[in-house]
Amino acid sequence: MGKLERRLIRAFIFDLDGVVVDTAKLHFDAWKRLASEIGIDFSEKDNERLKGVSRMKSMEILLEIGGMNFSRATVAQLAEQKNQWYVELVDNMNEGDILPGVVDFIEELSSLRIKTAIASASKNACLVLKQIGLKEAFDVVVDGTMTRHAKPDPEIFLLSSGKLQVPPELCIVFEDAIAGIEAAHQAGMIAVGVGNEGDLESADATINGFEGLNTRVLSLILAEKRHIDVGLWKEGDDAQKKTYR
Ligand code: B16
Ligand code: MG
Repeated sequence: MGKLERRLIRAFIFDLDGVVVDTAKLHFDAWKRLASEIGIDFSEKDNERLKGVSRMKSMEILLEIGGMNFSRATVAQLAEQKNQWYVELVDNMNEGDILPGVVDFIEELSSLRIKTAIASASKNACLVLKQIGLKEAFDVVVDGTMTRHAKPDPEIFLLSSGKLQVPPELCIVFEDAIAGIEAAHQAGMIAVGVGNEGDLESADATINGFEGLNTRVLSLILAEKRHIDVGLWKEGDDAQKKTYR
């Protein structure tokens, strides 16, 4: 193995939909309902294109799939209707919808005093977090109401690291969407893909999910895949004497 690049990680940033909770199915059901109302045939495969993408961009993609054009006002109305249906579905979510292993992993980080953030394109992120009982679990929450530029723009991750007061290169991002991996890289962060390795080739490493994951396992995966030696920052560490756990 060649020389390892060393980083003492001080924060982990989590995408929400598809990483902490599987809301993709609910987004799909709401988009599908809208699509059939306006006469568009919309499949699960089409839905893949909407993952990690903002609501209005998703609307554009849906209309492109159906080859349809509407006035701006109608497009906004349709997006609002989809959102109402989505929110009705979110209202039925609970703690049982948190993806396996996520809570254990966040608890490990908290016990190590490593900072955490949610960085989600969703304007409903706070509502989803409240429903699943994780509203207070993260140090910082940045959502689609706080940003102007959608992923793959790095804005959401840079805003998160700013609020966490941790330099971007000392943050690790978990993302399920290619646009999110690109955004994390543009922000100068390590990006771990959550999902199929084949779908997320640009990620620094990929995990199927959080079940059985801990910081030690993650550090081994990153060292093997991208030659990044990830240690965790401990209170009392300084520039001269960097301590690894
Ligand atoms: P909303 P993430 C994204 O959340 C979803 O992946 C994407 O499918 C959705 O269109 C987007 O949020 C906007 O959501 O309509 O609720 O504002 O993956 O960045 O957590
Ligand atoms: Mg996502």
